[in-house]
Amino acid sequence: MSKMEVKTSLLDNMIGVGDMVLIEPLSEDTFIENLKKRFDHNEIYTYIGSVVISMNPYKSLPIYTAEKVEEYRNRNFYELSPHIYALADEAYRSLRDQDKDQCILITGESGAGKTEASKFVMSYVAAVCGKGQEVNKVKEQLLQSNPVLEAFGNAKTVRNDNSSRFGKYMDIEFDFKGDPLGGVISNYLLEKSRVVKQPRGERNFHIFYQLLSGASDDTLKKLKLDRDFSKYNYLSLDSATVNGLDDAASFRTVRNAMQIVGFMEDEVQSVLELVAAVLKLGNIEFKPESRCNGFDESRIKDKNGELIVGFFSSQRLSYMSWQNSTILTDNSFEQFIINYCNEKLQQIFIELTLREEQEEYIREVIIYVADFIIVVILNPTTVYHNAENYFSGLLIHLSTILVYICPLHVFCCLTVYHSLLNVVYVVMAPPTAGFQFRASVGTLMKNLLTKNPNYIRCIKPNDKKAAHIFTDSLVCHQARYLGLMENVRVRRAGYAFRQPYEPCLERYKMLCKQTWPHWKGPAREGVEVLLKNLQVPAEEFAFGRSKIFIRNPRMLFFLEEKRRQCLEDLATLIQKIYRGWK
Ligand code: AD9
Ligand code: MG
Repeated sequence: MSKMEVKTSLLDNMIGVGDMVLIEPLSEDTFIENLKKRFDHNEIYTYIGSVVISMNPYKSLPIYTAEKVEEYRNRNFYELSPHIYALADEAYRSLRDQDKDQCILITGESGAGKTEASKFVMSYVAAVCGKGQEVNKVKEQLLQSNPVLEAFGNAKTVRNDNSSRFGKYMDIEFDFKGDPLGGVISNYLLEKSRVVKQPRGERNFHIFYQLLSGASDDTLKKLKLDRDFSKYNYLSLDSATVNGLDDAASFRTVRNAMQIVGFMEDEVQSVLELVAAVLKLGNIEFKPESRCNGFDESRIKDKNGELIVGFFSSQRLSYMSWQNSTILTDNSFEQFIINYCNEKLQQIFIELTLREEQEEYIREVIIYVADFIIVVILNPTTVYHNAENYFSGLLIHLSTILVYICPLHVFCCLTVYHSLLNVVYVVMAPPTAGFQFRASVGTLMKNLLTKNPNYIRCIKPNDKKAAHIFTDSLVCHQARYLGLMENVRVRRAGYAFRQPYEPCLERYKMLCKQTWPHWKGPAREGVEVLLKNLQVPAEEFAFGRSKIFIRNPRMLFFLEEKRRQCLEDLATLIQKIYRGWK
Protein backbone atom coordinates (compact mmCIF):
# COMPACT_ATOMS: atom_id res chain seq x y z
CA MET A 1 0.00 0.00 0.00
CA SER A 2 2.96 2.39 -0.07
CA LYS A 3 1.63 3.94 -3.28
CA MET A 4 -1.35 5.26 -1.37
CA GLU A 5 0.84 7.75 0.47
CA VAL A 6 2.37 8.99 -2.74
CA LYS A 7 -1.04 9.84 -4.10
CA THR A 8 -1.81 12.42 -1.46
CA SER A 9 0.31 14.64 -3.69
CA LEU A 10 -2.74 14.86 -5.92
CA LEU A 11 -3.60 17.79 -3.69
CA ASP A 12 -0.56 19.56 -5.05
CA ASN A 13 -1.53 19.22 -8.64
CA MET A 14 -2.05 22.51 -10.34
CA ILE A 15 -5.78 22.90 -9.96
CA GLY A 16 -6.36 21.41 -6.52
CA VAL A 17 -8.82 18.62 -5.75
CA GLY A 18 -12.36 18.62 -7.07
CA ASP A 19 -13.94 17.19 -3.94
CA MET A 20 -13.08 18.65 -0.56
CA VAL A 21 -13.47 15.25 1.09
CA LEU A 22 -10.27 14.23 -0.68
CA ILE A 23 -8.10 16.89 0.93
CA GLU A 24 -5.24 15.50 2.97
CA PRO A 25 -4.67 16.71 5.62
CA LEU A 26 -7.95 18.54 6.20
CA SER A 27 -7.70 21.93 7.88
CA GLU A 28 -9.20 25.35 7.31
CA ASP A 29 -5.95 26.39 5.63
CA THR A 30 -5.86 23.49 3.19
CA PHE A 31 -9.55 24.00 2.51
CA ILE A 32 -9.11 27.69 1.58
CA GLU A 33 -5.87 26.94 -0.27
CA ASN A 34 -7.68 24.39 -2.40
CA LEU A 35 -10.46 26.87 -3.24
CA LYS A 36 -7.90 29.50 -4.14
CA LYS A 37 -5.87 27.18 -6.34
CA ARG A 38 -8.97 26.21 -8.24
CA PHE A 39 -10.22 29.79 -8.47
CA ASP A 40 -6.86 30.88 -9.94
CA HIS A 41 -7.40 28.31 -12.68
CA ASN A 42 -10.98 29.32 -13.33
CA GLU A 43 -12.19 26.13 -11.67
CA ILE A 44 -15.00 27.86 -9.80
CA TYR A 45 -16.89 24.72 -8.78
CA THR A 46 -15.75 22.31 -6.07
CA TYR A 47 -17.69 19.51 -4.41
CA ILE A 48 -18.17 18.47 -0.84
CA GLY A 49 -19.64 15.11 -1.71
CA SER A 50 -22.83 16.05 -3.52
CA VAL A 51 -22.79 19.70 -2.40
CA VAL A 52 -21.51 22.21 -4.96
CA ILE A 53 -19.40 25.15 -3.80
CA SER A 54 -19.57 27.94 -6.38
CA MET A 55 -17.01 30.76 -6.36
CA ASN A 56 -18.09 33.94 -8.10
CA PRO A 57 -15.50 34.54 -10.87
CA TYR A 58 -16.73 38.11 -11.55
CA LYS A 59 -16.02 37.53 -15.25
CA SER A 60 -17.74 35.47 -17.87
CA LEU A 61 -16.24 32.03 -18.37
CA PRO A 62 -16.76 29.80 -21.42
CA ILE A 63 -18.19 27.00 -19.31
CA TYR A 64 -21.90 27.38 -19.98
CA THR A 65 -21.94 26.56 -23.68
CA ALA A 66 -24.23 24.12 -25.50
CA GLU A 67 -21.20 21.76 -25.75
CA LYS A 68 -20.82 21.81 -21.97
CA VAL A 69 -24.49 20.96 -21.58
CA GLU A 70 -23.99 17.96 -23.87
CA GLU A 71 -20.87 16.96 -21.95
CA TYR A 72 -22.69 16.79 -18.64
CA ARG A 73 -25.92 15.36 -19.91
CA ASN A 74 -26.78 11.91 -18.52
CA ARG A 75 -23.40 11.50 -16.88
CA ASN A 76 -22.68 10.22 -13.42
CA PHE A 77 -22.19 13.03 -10.88
CA TYR A 78 -18.54 12.25 -10.12
CA GLU A 79 -17.55 11.31 -13.66
CA LEU A 80 -16.58 14.77 -14.86
CA SER A 81 -14.96 17.74 -13.22
CA PRO A 82 -17.21 19.64 -10.78
CA HIS A 83 -19.84 21.81 -12.42
CA ILE A 84 -23.21 23.25 -11.56
CA TYR A 85 -24.52 21.32 -14.58
CA ALA A 86 -23.61 18.03 -12.88
CA LEU A 87 -25.86 18.95 -9.95
CA ALA A 88 -28.64 20.13 -12.26
CA ASP A 89 -28.39 16.92 -14.26
CA GLU A 90 -28.45 14.70 -11.19
CA ALA A 91 -31.49 16.52 -9.76
CA TYR A 92 -33.34 16.47 -13.07
CA ARG A 93 -32.68 12.78 -13.73
CA SER A 94 -33.72 11.73 -10.23
CA LEU A 95 -36.92 13.66 -10.75
CA ARG A 96 -37.60 12.21 -14.20
CA ASP A 97 -36.41 8.63 -13.73
CA GLN A 98 -37.11 7.97 -10.06
CA ASP A 99 -40.04 10.33 -9.61
CA LYS A 100 -38.40 11.96 -6.59
CA ASP A 101 -39.30 15.60 -5.94
CA GLN A 102 -36.17 17.71 -5.83
CA CYS A 103 -35.31 21.07 -4.39
CA ILE A 104 -32.19 23.06 -5.08
CA LEU A 105 -31.15 25.35 -2.27
CA ILE A 106 -28.84 28.16 -3.26
CA THR A 107 -27.29 30.11 -0.42
CA GLY A 108 -24.52 32.62 0.08
CA GLU A 109 -24.11 36.27 0.90
CA SER A 110 -25.06 39.21 -1.24
CA GLY A 111 -23.12 39.15 -4.51
CA ALA A 112 -21.94 35.57 -4.09
CA GLY A 113 -23.70 34.43 -7.26
CA LYS A 114 -27.03 32.88 -6.18
CA THR A 115 -29.14 34.53 -8.85
CA GLU A 116 -26.65 33.66 -11.58
CA ALA A 117 -26.47 30.08 -10.29
CA SER A 118 -30.25 29.74 -10.39
CA LYS A 119 -30.25 30.93 -13.99
CA PHE A 120 -27.59 28.39 -14.98
CA VAL A 121 -29.61 25.60 -13.39
CA MET A 122 -32.78 26.73 -15.16
CA SER A 123 -31.10 27.07 -18.52
CA TYR A 124 -29.52 23.63 -18.13
CA VAL A 125 -32.83 21.98 -17.36
CA ALA A 126 -34.45 23.89 -20.21
CA ALA A 127 -31.74 22.63 -22.57
CA VAL A 128 -32.02 18.95 -21.65
CA CYS A 129 -35.78 18.50 -21.32
CA GLY A 130 -38.28 17.95 -24.16
CA LYS A 131 -38.40 20.06 -27.29
CA GLY A 132 -42.02 20.15 -28.51
CA GLN A 133 -43.72 23.43 -29.39
CA GLU A 134 -45.79 23.56 -26.20
CA VAL A 135 -42.83 22.57 -24.03
CA ASN A 136 -40.70 25.26 -25.63
CA LYS A 137 -43.31 27.85 -24.83
CA VAL A 138 -43.38 26.85 -21.16
CA LYS A 139 -39.57 26.85 -21.04
CA GLU A 140 -39.38 30.31 -22.57
CA GLN A 141 -41.92 31.62 -20.09
CA LEU A 142 -40.01 30.18 -17.16
CA LEU A 143 -36.71 31.61 -18.39
CA GLN A 144 -38.15 34.98 -19.29
CA SER A 145 -39.69 35.41 -15.86
CA ASN A 146 -36.16 36.33 -14.72
CA PRO A 147 -35.70 39.65 -16.51
CA VAL A 148 -39.17 40.76 -15.37
CA LEU A 149 -38.60 39.83 -11.74
CA GLU A 150 -35.15 41.40 -11.78
CA ALA A 151 -36.42 44.68 -13.23
CA PHE A 152 -38.96 45.10 -10.44
CA GLY A 153 -37.16 43.32 -7.63
CA ASN A 154 -33.44 43.96 -8.15
CA ALA A 155 -31.39 47.05 -7.50
CA LYS A 156 -27.82 48.22 -7.36
CA THR A 157 -26.53 48.02 -3.78
CA VAL A 158 -23.07 48.63 -2.42
CA ARG A 159 -22.49 44.90 -2.39
CA ASN A 160 -24.01 43.87 -5.69
CA ASP A 161 -24.88 45.83 -8.83
CA ASN A 162 -27.78 43.48 -9.43
CA SER A 163 -28.91 42.63 -5.94
CA SER A 164 -32.17 40.70 -5.56
CA ARG A 165 -34.23 42.60 -3.02
CA PHE A 166 -36.60 39.67 -2.50
CA GLY A 167 -36.36 35.97 -1.86
CA LYS A 168 -37.55 33.68 -4.58
CA TYR A 169 -38.98 30.19 -4.48
CA MET A 170 -39.69 28.77 -7.87
CA ASP A 171 -41.70 25.59 -8.15
CA ILE A 172 -41.55 23.88 -11.53
CA GLU A 173 -43.91 21.02 -12.31
CA PHE A 174 -42.77 18.28 -14.69
CA ASP A 175 -44.79 15.55 -16.33
CA PHE A 176 -43.78 11.87 -16.32
CA LYS A 177 -41.61 12.37 -19.42
CA GLY A 178 -39.65 15.08 -17.66
CA ASP A 179 -41.15 17.95 -19.64
CA PRO A 180 -42.03 21.12 -17.74
CA LEU A 181 -45.76 21.77 -17.41
CA GLY A 182 -45.47 25.17 -15.77
CA GLY A 183 -44.22 26.90 -12.69
CA VAL A 184 -45.26 28.93 -9.69
CA ILE A 185 -42.99 31.62 -8.34
CA SER A 186 -43.37 32.75 -4.74
CA ASN A 187 -41.62 35.89 -3.65
CA TYR A 188 -40.60 36.66 -0.11
CA LEU A 189 -39.92 39.99 1.46
CA LEU A 190 -39.63 42.39 -1.38
CA GLU A 191 -37.76 45.33 0.14
CA LYS A 192 -40.57 47.80 -0.58
CA SER A 193 -39.05 50.58 1.46
CA ARG A 194 -36.37 50.94 -1.23
CA VAL A 195 -38.93 52.70 -3.42
CA VAL A 196 -38.88 55.74 -1.13
CA LYS A 197 -35.39 55.55 0.30
CA GLN A 198 -32.09 54.09 -0.76
CA PRO A 199 -28.89 53.98 1.26
CA ARG A 200 -26.04 56.08 -0.01
CA GLY A 201 -24.37 54.66 -3.10
CA GLU A 202 -27.39 52.50 -3.94
CA ARG A 203 -30.19 52.77 -6.45
CA ASN A 204 -33.90 52.29 -6.53
CA PHE A 205 -35.29 49.23 -8.37
CA HIS A 206 -33.92 48.88 -11.91
CA ILE A 207 -37.30 49.41 -13.61
CA PHE A 208 -37.39 53.16 -12.86
CA TYR A 209 -34.06 53.80 -14.58
CA GLN A 210 -34.88 51.37 -17.37
CA LEU A 211 -38.15 53.11 -18.16
CA LEU A 212 -36.62 56.58 -18.26
CA SER A 213 -33.61 55.45 -20.30
CA GLY A 214 -35.23 52.96 -22.64
CA ALA A 215 -38.80 54.06 -23.38
CA SER A 216 -39.46 55.95 -26.61
CA ASP A 217 -40.04 59.70 -26.50
CA ASP A 218 -43.62 58.98 -27.37
CA THR A 219 -44.14 56.61 -24.44
CA LEU A 220 -42.53 59.03 -22.00
CA LYS A 221 -44.74 61.82 -23.30
CA LYS A 222 -47.84 59.71 -22.76
CA LEU A 223 -46.70 58.88 -19.25
CA LYS A 224 -45.84 62.56 -18.68
CA LEU A 225 -42.34 61.61 -17.64
CA ASP A 226 -39.03 63.36 -18.11
CA ARG A 227 -35.98 61.37 -19.18
CA ASP A 228 -33.83 63.22 -16.66
CA PHE A 229 -33.35 61.16 -13.47
CA SER A 230 -32.61 64.29 -11.48
CA LYS A 231 -36.23 65.36 -11.80
CA TYR A 232 -37.34 62.61 -9.43
CA ASN A 233 -36.84 62.53 -5.70
CA TYR A 234 -37.03 58.73 -5.60
CA LEU A 235 -34.07 58.30 -7.93
CA SER A 236 -30.85 58.74 -6.02
CA LEU A 237 -28.34 60.71 -7.98
CA ASP A 238 -25.03 59.66 -6.54
CA SER A 239 -25.16 56.34 -8.38
CA ALA A 240 -27.82 56.73 -11.02
CA THR A 241 -25.87 54.89 -13.68
CA VAL A 242 -24.03 51.64 -13.06
CA ASN A 243 -20.94 50.47 -14.91
CA GLY A 244 -21.77 47.57 -17.16
CA LEU A 245 -25.55 48.04 -16.84
CA ASP A 246 -27.29 49.24 -19.97
CA ASP A 247 -30.67 50.39 -18.66
CA ALA A 248 -32.03 51.24 -22.10
CA ALA A 249 -31.20 47.81 -23.53
CA SER A 250 -32.57 46.15 -20.40
CA PHE A 251 -35.85 47.98 -20.88
CA ARG A 252 -36.27 46.38 -24.31
CA THR A 253 -35.41 42.97 -22.83
CA VAL A 254 -37.95 43.45 -20.05
CA ARG A 255 -40.73 44.57 -22.39
CA ASN A 256 -40.08 41.57 -24.60
CA ALA A 257 -39.96 39.26 -21.58
CA MET A 258 -43.26 40.61 -20.28
CA GLN A 259 -44.84 39.75 -23.59
CA ILE A 260 -43.44 36.19 -23.53
CA VAL A 261 -44.51 35.67 -19.93
CA GLY A 262 -48.05 36.51 -21.01
CA PHE A 263 -48.76 40.17 -20.28
CA MET A 264 -51.23 41.70 -22.77
CA GLU A 265 -50.20 45.01 -24.30
CA ASP A 266 -52.71 46.99 -22.24
CA GLU A 267 -51.45 45.27 -19.09
CA VAL A 268 -47.88 46.29 -19.91
CA GLN A 269 -49.14 49.85 -20.33
CA SER A 270 -50.90 49.73 -16.96
CA VAL A 271 -47.74 48.51 -15.28
CA LEU A 272 -45.71 51.32 -16.83
CA GLU A 273 -48.34 53.83 -15.78
CA LEU A 274 -48.02 52.56 -12.22
CA VAL A 275 -44.25 52.91 -12.33
CA ALA A 276 -44.68 56.48 -13.61
CA ALA A 277 -47.24 57.24 -10.91
CA VAL A 278 -44.86 56.05 -8.19
CA LEU A 279 -42.12 58.34 -9.52
CA LYS A 280 -44.50 61.28 -9.46
CA LEU A 281 -45.81 60.50 -6.00
CA GLY A 282 -42.26 60.87 -4.79
CA ASN A 283 -42.24 64.47 -5.96
CA ILE A 284 -45.24 65.53 -3.92
CA GLU A 285 -44.29 67.87 -1.13
CA PHE A 286 -46.44 68.63 1.90
CA LYS A 287 -46.78 71.64 4.11
CA PRO A 288 -48.00 71.46 7.69
CA GLU A 289 -51.31 72.96 8.71
CA SER A 290 -52.55 73.53 12.21
CA ARG A 291 -53.65 70.57 14.32
CA CYS A 292 -57.34 69.89 14.04
CA ASN A 293 -59.33 67.74 16.49
CA GLY A 294 -56.11 66.21 17.70
CA PHE A 295 -55.01 65.23 14.18
CA ASP A 296 -52.04 66.58 12.28
CA GLU A 297 -53.18 68.25 9.12
CA SER A 298 -51.07 68.63 5.99
CA ARG A 299 -51.60 70.10 2.55
CA ILE A 300 -49.91 69.45 -0.74
CA LYS A 301 -47.54 72.37 -1.16
CA ASP A 302 -48.23 73.66 -4.65
CA LYS A 303 -51.91 72.77 -4.95
CA ASN A 304 -55.00 74.15 -3.25
CA GLY A 305 -57.96 72.14 -2.17
CA GLU A 306 -56.51 68.61 -1.63
CA LEU A 307 -56.65 68.13 2.13
CA ILE A 308 -55.01 65.14 3.76
CA VAL A 309 -56.07 64.34 7.28
CA GLY A 310 -54.33 61.67 9.26
CA PHE A 311 -52.00 60.83 12.05
CA PHE A 312 -49.03 61.95 10.02
CA SER A 313 -47.28 65.26 10.27
CA SER A 314 -45.96 66.77 7.06
CA GLN A 315 -42.53 65.77 8.25
CA ARG A 316 -43.44 62.10 8.43
CA LEU A 317 -45.15 62.27 5.03
CA SER A 318 -42.33 63.92 3.20
CA TYR A 319 -39.68 62.13 1.25
CA MET A 320 -36.87 64.32 2.60
CA SER A 321 -37.46 63.21 6.15
CA TRP A 322 -37.08 59.61 5.04
CA GLN A 323 -33.85 60.49 3.33
CA ASN A 324 -32.36 62.20 6.33
CA SER A 325 -33.60 59.70 8.83
CA THR A 326 -30.89 58.02 10.85
CA ILE A 327 -32.71 54.73 10.46
CA LEU A 328 -30.96 54.29 7.14
CA THR A 329 -27.76 53.44 8.87
CA ASP A 330 -29.39 50.96 11.19
CA ASN A 331 -30.29 47.43 10.47
CA SER A 332 -33.93 47.36 9.66
CA PHE A 333 -36.65 44.92 10.38
CA GLU A 334 -36.35 43.75 6.79
CA GLN A 335 -32.70 42.94 7.27
CA PHE A 336 -33.55 41.04 10.42
CA ILE A 337 -36.11 39.01 8.56
CA ILE A 338 -33.70 38.28 5.72
CA ASN A 339 -31.10 37.11 8.21
CA TYR A 340 -33.75 35.06 9.99
CA CYS A 341 -34.60 33.35 6.73
CA ASN A 342 -30.93 32.64 6.05
CA GLU A 343 -30.58 31.17 9.52
CA LYS A 344 -33.50 28.86 8.87
CA LEU A 345 -31.99 27.76 5.59
CA GLN A 346 -28.67 27.14 7.32
CA GLN A 347 -30.45 25.13 9.99
CA ILE A 348 -32.23 23.10 7.38
CA PHE A 349 -28.95 22.54 5.60
CA ILE A 350 -27.35 21.09 8.71
CA GLU A 351 -30.41 19.01 9.50
CA LEU A 352 -30.77 17.65 6.03
CA THR A 353 -27.08 16.96 5.50
CA LEU A 354 -26.92 14.96 8.68
CA ARG A 355 -30.23 13.27 8.03
CA GLU A 356 -29.23 12.39 4.52
CA GLU A 357 -25.93 10.94 5.69
CA GLN A 358 -27.57 8.85 8.38
CA GLU A 359 -30.37 7.75 6.11
CA GLU A 360 -27.97 6.64 3.44
CA TYR A 361 -26.11 4.48 5.93
CA ILE A 362 -29.37 2.99 7.13
CA ARG A 363 -30.65 2.45 3.59
CA GLU A 364 -27.43 0.79 2.58
CA VAL A 365 -27.23 -1.16 5.85
CA ILE A 366 -23.88 0.28 6.79
CA ILE A 367 -22.98 0.14 10.47
CA TYR A 368 -21.65 3.50 11.48
CA VAL A 369 -20.52 5.07 14.73
CA ALA A 370 -22.13 8.51 14.87
CA ASP A 371 -19.98 10.31 17.49
CA PHE A 372 -19.19 13.19 15.29
CA ILE A 373 -22.73 13.82 14.22
CA ILE A 374 -23.87 14.09 17.83
CA VAL A 375 -21.25 16.75 18.48
CA VAL A 376 -22.45 18.81 15.54
CA ILE A 377 -26.07 18.64 16.61
CA LEU A 378 -25.41 19.68 20.17
CA ASN A 379 -23.02 22.45 19.43
CA PRO A 380 -25.00 25.50 18.33
CA THR A 381 -28.34 25.25 20.09
CA THR A 382 -28.24 27.53 23.10
CA VAL A 383 -31.09 30.02 22.87
CA TYR A 384 -32.02 32.86 25.16
CA HIS A 385 -35.12 34.75 24.24
CA ASN A 386 -35.95 37.55 26.53
CA ALA A 387 -36.61 40.40 24.16
CA GLU A 388 -39.86 42.21 23.71
CA ASN A 389 -42.87 39.96 23.25
CA TYR A 390 -42.87 40.56 19.60
CA PHE A 391 -39.30 39.45 19.11
CA SER A 392 -39.40 36.64 21.58
CA GLY A 393 -42.31 35.14 19.65
CA LEU A 394 -40.20 35.31 16.57
CA LEU A 395 -36.99 34.20 18.14
CA ILE A 396 -38.29 31.21 19.99
CA HIS A 397 -38.02 29.44 16.68
CA LEU A 398 -34.42 30.37 16.05
CA SER A 399 -32.92 27.29 17.52
CA THR A 400 -29.45 27.75 16.14
CA ILE A 401 -28.64 31.23 17.28
CA LEU A 402 -27.88 32.98 20.47
CA VAL A 403 -29.98 36.05 21.22
CA TYR A 404 -29.44 38.72 23.80
CA ILE A 405 -30.69 42.23 24.42
CA CYS A 406 -28.21 44.95 23.78
CA PRO A 407 -27.73 46.50 27.27
CA LEU A 408 -27.56 50.08 26.00
CA HIS A 409 -30.93 50.06 24.31
CA VAL A 410 -32.95 47.66 26.35
CA PHE A 411 -36.26 48.85 25.02
CA CYS A 412 -35.61 49.37 21.39
CA CYS A 413 -32.73 47.26 20.19
CA LEU A 414 -31.51 43.76 20.38
CA THR A 415 -28.44 42.04 19.12
CA VAL A 416 -28.69 38.70 17.47
CA TYR A 417 -25.67 36.49 17.12
CA HIS A 418 -26.21 35.26 13.62
CA SER A 419 -23.77 32.72 12.37
CA LEU A 420 -22.75 35.49 9.98
CA LEU A 421 -22.04 38.24 12.47
CA ASN A 422 -23.65 40.04 15.39
CA VAL A 423 -26.26 42.51 14.28
CA VAL A 424 -28.14 45.16 16.25
CA TYR A 425 -31.74 45.53 15.12
CA VAL A 426 -34.02 48.47 15.63
CA VAL A 427 -37.55 47.52 16.71
CA MET A 428 -40.08 49.18 14.33
CA ALA A 429 -43.63 49.03 13.67
CA PRO A 430 -46.14 46.48 15.02
CA PRO A 431 -45.27 42.89 14.39
CA THR A 432 -47.88 41.73 11.89
CA ALA A 433 -45.50 41.52 8.95
CA GLY A 434 -43.04 39.59 11.05
CA PHE A 435 -45.55 37.00 12.07
CA GLN A 436 -46.84 36.66 8.57
CA PHE A 437 -43.34 36.16 7.37
CA ARG A 438 -42.56 33.61 10.01
CA ALA A 439 -45.59 31.65 8.94
CA SER A 440 -44.59 31.74 5.28
CA VAL A 441 -41.00 30.75 6.06
CA GLY A 442 -42.40 27.92 8.16
CA THR A 443 -44.47 26.68 5.23
CA LEU A 444 -41.49 27.00 2.93
CA MET A 445 -39.27 24.99 5.26
CA LYS A 446 -41.90 22.27 5.63
CA ASN A 447 -42.20 22.11 1.89
CA LEU A 448 -38.44 21.88 1.43
CA LEU A 449 -38.18 19.09 3.97
CA THR A 450 -40.44 16.88 1.85
CA LYS A 451 -38.10 17.08 -1.12
CA ASN A 452 -34.71 15.68 -1.90
CA PRO A 453 -32.30 18.55 -1.29
CA ASN A 454 -29.48 19.62 -3.60
CA TYR A 455 -27.16 22.37 -2.42
CA ILE A 456 -25.26 25.13 -4.11
CA ARG A 457 -23.16 27.14 -1.67
CA CYS A 458 -22.07 30.41 -3.25
CA ILE A 459 -18.99 32.30 -2.15
CA LYS A 460 -17.71 35.70 -3.21
CA PRO A 461 -13.95 35.94 -3.57
CA ASN A 462 -13.60 39.64 -2.73
CA ASP A 463 -15.49 42.78 -1.72
CA LYS A 464 -14.57 44.72 -4.83
CA LYS A 465 -16.78 42.94 -7.37
CA ALA A 466 -13.49 42.22 -9.15
CA ALA A 467 -12.17 39.24 -11.10
CA HIS A 468 -8.83 37.66 -10.10
CA ILE A 469 -8.85 38.81 -6.48
CA PHE A 470 -9.12 36.19 -3.79
CA THR A 471 -9.28 37.57 -0.26
CA ASP A 472 -8.48 34.67 2.06
CA SER A 473 -10.07 36.19 5.15
CA LEU A 474 -13.35 36.96 3.36
CA VAL A 475 -13.59 33.48 1.86
CA CYS A 476 -12.69 31.92 5.19
CA HIS A 477 -15.43 33.92 6.91
CA GLN A 478 -18.04 32.72 4.44
CA ALA A 479 -16.83 29.12 4.59
CA ARG A 480 -17.22 29.30 8.36
CA TYR A 481 -20.73 30.62 8.51
CA LEU A 482 -21.85 28.31 5.74
CA GLY A 483 -20.51 25.48 7.91
CA LEU A 484 -18.50 24.02 5.05
CA MET A 485 -15.74 22.52 7.16
CA GLU A 486 -18.32 20.74 9.30
CA ASN A 487 -19.89 19.53 6.13
CA VAL A 488 -16.58 17.98 4.98
CA ARG A 489 -15.99 16.49 8.41
CA VAL A 490 -19.41 14.88 8.54
CA ARG A 491 -18.84 13.48 5.10
CA ARG A 492 -15.43 12.13 6.07
CA ALA A 493 -16.39 10.95 9.53
CA GLY A 494 -17.70 7.71 8.19
CA TYR A 495 -17.09 6.83 4.60
CA ALA A 496 -15.67 9.68 2.60
CA PHE A 497 -16.60 8.43 -0.81
CA ARG A 498 -19.33 6.26 -2.24
CA GLN A 499 -20.37 5.11 -5.62
CA PRO A 500 -23.00 2.74 -7.05
CA TYR A 501 -21.53 -0.67 -7.93
CA GLU A 502 -22.08 -0.47 -11.70
CA PRO A 503 -20.07 2.67 -12.47
CA CYS A 504 -17.41 1.61 -9.97
CA LEU A 505 -16.94 -1.74 -11.69
CA GLU A 506 -17.03 -0.09 -15.09
CA ARG A 507 -14.26 2.31 -14.13
CA TYR A 508 -11.87 -0.10 -12.47
CA LYS A 509 -12.63 -3.48 -14.06
CA MET A 510 -9.48 -3.25 -16.15
CA LEU A 511 -7.42 -3.69 -12.98
CA CYS A 512 -8.32 -7.37 -12.61
CA LYS A 513 -8.23 -10.27 -15.04
CA GLN A 514 -11.42 -11.79 -13.64
CA THR A 515 -13.46 -8.67 -14.24
CA TRP A 516 -11.92 -7.60 -17.55
CA PRO A 517 -13.29 -7.14 -20.18
CA HIS A 518 -16.71 -8.25 -18.91
CA TRP A 519 -18.00 -9.39 -15.55
CA LYS A 520 -20.94 -11.69 -15.98
CA GLY A 521 -22.43 -11.71 -12.46
CA PRO A 522 -23.95 -8.93 -10.35
CA ALA A 523 -21.88 -5.73 -10.19
CA ARG A 524 -21.54 -5.94 -6.42
CA GLU A 525 -19.77 -9.31 -6.65
CA GLY A 526 -17.57 -7.95 -9.43
CA VAL A 527 -16.43 -5.11 -7.16
CA GLU A 528 -15.76 -7.58 -4.34
CA VAL A 529 -13.59 -9.74 -6.60
CA LEU A 530 -11.81 -6.68 -7.89
CA LEU A 531 -10.90 -5.33 -4.45
CA LYS A 532 -9.86 -8.72 -3.14
CA ASN A 533 -7.62 -9.12 -6.14
CA LEU A 534 -6.01 -5.74 -5.47
CA GLN A 535 -5.43 -6.83 -1.86
CA VAL A 536 -7.19 -3.82 -0.43
CA PRO A 537 -7.67 -4.25 3.36
CA ALA A 538 -11.26 -5.17 4.16
CA GLU A 539 -11.67 -2.36 6.74
CA GLU A 540 -11.22 0.26 4.02
CA PHE A 541 -14.55 -0.65 2.44
CA ALA A 542 -18.13 -1.35 3.29
CA PHE A 543 -20.54 -3.00 0.93
CA GLY A 544 -23.91 -1.29 0.95
CA ARG A 545 -27.04 -2.49 -0.81
CA SER A 546 -26.37 -0.56 -3.99
CA LYS A 547 -23.12 1.28 -3.33
CA ILE A 548 -19.55 0.68 -2.35
CA PHE A 549 -18.41 2.93 0.53
CA ILE A 550 -14.79 3.97 0.72
CA ARG A 551 -13.54 5.04 4.11
CA ASN A 552 -10.35 6.89 3.29
CA PRO A 553 -9.98 9.24 0.33
CA ARG A 554 -6.48 7.92 -0.24
CA MET A 555 -7.92 4.60 -1.28
CA LEU A 556 -9.59 6.34 -4.17
CA PHE A 557 -6.30 7.90 -5.19
CA PHE A 558 -4.78 4.44 -5.11
CA LEU A 559 -7.44 3.05 -7.46
CA GLU A 560 -7.17 6.05 -9.75
CA GLU A 561 -3.38 5.74 -9.94
CA LYS A 562 -3.65 2.03 -10.76
CA ARG A 563 -6.13 2.86 -13.48
CA ARG A 564 -3.91 5.57 -14.92
CA GLN A 565 -0.92 3.19 -15.05
CA CYS A 566 -3.04 0.52 -16.67
CA LEU A 567 -4.23 2.93 -19.36
CA GLU A 568 -0.65 4.04 -19.99
CA ASP A 569 0.51 0.43 -20.36
CA LEU A 570 -2.35 -0.25 -22.70
CA ALA A 571 -1.50 2.78 -24.85
CA THR A 572 2.16 1.67 -25.08
CA LEU A 573 1.05 -1.83 -26.05
CA ILE A 574 -1.26 -0.57 -28.75
CA GLN A 575 1.53 1.62 -30.16
CA LYS A 576 3.88 -1.38 -30.26
CA ILE A 577 1.34 -3.54 -32.06
CA TYR A 578 0.61 -0.74 -34.50
CA ARG A 579 4.32 -0.30 -35.29
CA GLY A 580 4.67 -4.08 -35.66
CA TRP A 581 1.93 -4.05 -38.29
CA LYS A 582 3.57 -1.22 -40.21
V1 AD9 B 1 -27.92 39.09 -3.79
O1 AD9 B 1 -28.04 38.29 -2.36
O2 AD9 B 1 -29.28 38.93 -4.78
O3 AD9 B 1 -27.42 40.68 -3.57
P1 AD9 B 1 -26.50 37.09 -5.50
O4 AD9 B 1 -27.79 36.79 -6.15
O5 AD9 B 1 -25.90 36.02 -4.65
O6 AD9 B 1 -26.54 38.41 -4.64
P2 AD9 B 1 -25.61 37.51 -8.18
O7 AD9 B 1 -25.98 36.17 -8.69
O8 AD9 B 1 -26.44 38.66 -8.51
O9 AD9 B 1 -25.39 37.47 -6.60
O10 AD9 B 1 -24.09 37.77 -8.64
C1 AD9 B 1 -23.49 39.04 -8.55
C2 AD9 B 1 -22.69 39.31 -9.80
O11 AD9 B 1 -21.57 38.45 -9.83
C3 AD9 B 1 -23.44 39.04 -11.11
O12 AD9 B 1 -24.16 40.15 -11.53
C4 AD9 B 1 -22.30 38.71 -12.05
O13 AD9 B 1 -21.68 39.89 -12.51
C5 AD9 B 1 -21.29 38.03 -11.15
N1 AD9 B 1 -21.39 36.54 -11.21
C6 AD9 B 1 -21.97 35.72 -10.32
N2 AD9 B 1 -21.85 34.42 -10.69
C7 AD9 B 1 -21.18 34.43 -11.86
C8 AD9 B 1 -20.72 33.42 -12.77
N3 AD9 B 1 -20.91 32.12 -12.53
N4 AD9 B 1 -20.05 33.80 -13.86
C9 AD9 B 1 -19.80 35.11 -14.11
C10 AD9 B 1 -20.87 35.78 -12.18
N5 AD9 B 1 -20.19 36.11 -13.29
MG1 MG C 1 -29.58 37.68 -6.22
